[in-house]
Amino acid sequence: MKAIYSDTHKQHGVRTELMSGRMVPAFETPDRAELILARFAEQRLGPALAPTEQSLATAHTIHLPRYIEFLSQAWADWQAAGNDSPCMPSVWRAPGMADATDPRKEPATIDGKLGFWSFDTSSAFVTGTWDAIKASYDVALTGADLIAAGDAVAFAVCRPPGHHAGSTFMGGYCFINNAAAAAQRLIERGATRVAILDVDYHHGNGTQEIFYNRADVLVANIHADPMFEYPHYIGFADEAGRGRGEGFNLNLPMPLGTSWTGYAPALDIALDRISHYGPDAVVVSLGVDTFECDPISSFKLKTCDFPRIGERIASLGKPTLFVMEGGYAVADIGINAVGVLEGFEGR
Ligand code: Q9C
Ligand code: ZN
Repeated sequence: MKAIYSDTHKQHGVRTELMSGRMVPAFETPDRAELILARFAEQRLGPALAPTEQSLATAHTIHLPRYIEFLSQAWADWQAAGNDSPCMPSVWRAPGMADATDPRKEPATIDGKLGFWSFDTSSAFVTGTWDAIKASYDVALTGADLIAAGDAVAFAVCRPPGHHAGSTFMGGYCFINNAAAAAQRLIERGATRVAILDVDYHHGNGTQEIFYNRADVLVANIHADPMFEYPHYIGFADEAGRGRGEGFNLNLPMPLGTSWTGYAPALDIALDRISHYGPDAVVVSLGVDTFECDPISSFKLKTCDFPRIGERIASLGKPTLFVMEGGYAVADIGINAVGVLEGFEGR
């Protein structure tokens, strides 16, 4: 299989993030993608290609264009306001205040804009962040194009990740929703139905929101129960889709501390649903923060479990694009992420 990778991701990276009232060393670091790419090469899974430069048209289909415009301008606006620290929000609307459904109320100041277009402090900008966001999007769409052109499988080494980003918001280290963009691109290239399987530890709230009223993209999520885990307010089992999308969203919230014995049956339920849907292609939001040593997560998957995930996904027999999401146990991130791919390839 081919990997798609751009070193532009290195231009994005904050040193610290806000957690439990403290600035702590950031978890979403540039070495993550470097270690994954190195392991992919070491295991000789295939070549690593540079992405093709993409237009923003697909991003404008799944996100509000004004939101993408905000992402591209945020750092410049932040600097123009006299800041040189990482750019992040510190104020948000509460219910009853203006939201993105009324874009005429978008604040004129960067502090106001940051809260208008986000749900937490985790997606912070530095100088090169927009370039990295755009490169990550290019990586995902180049991967989708490979699948559309007939490759059976591809691996988009996306960084920053995407699955927490929704139509009008950033958060959770995410800015553009790369997996959603890839699914949208597959439809633009002729797919009738696409399934997104999100195996990141955290619920892919952005992906769910983007496709919630659509029947052409089935979204299946296996994640820590939001009653006890981020993103807290979405990802419950009763969220099944709305309108035409009714029945095309599947949430499988799992208890904290879930290990393979609990995880495998949930994975089978998700794969069964996908199989019955009969998609033309599958996009996997591949997070490996389900690992037992992950510093911000609670699941107990072992390194030997990741190839099992890949093997089961391969049993669908569908063209499959893996899109990198989370995973913060950096010492093991390469072996775990690439382990899924090796399992898929039957190695
Ligand atoms: N107390 C991904 O795995 N944590 N994102 C915020 C605030 C954010 C994880 C903690 C975790 C985001 C792609
Ligand atoms: Zn995650």
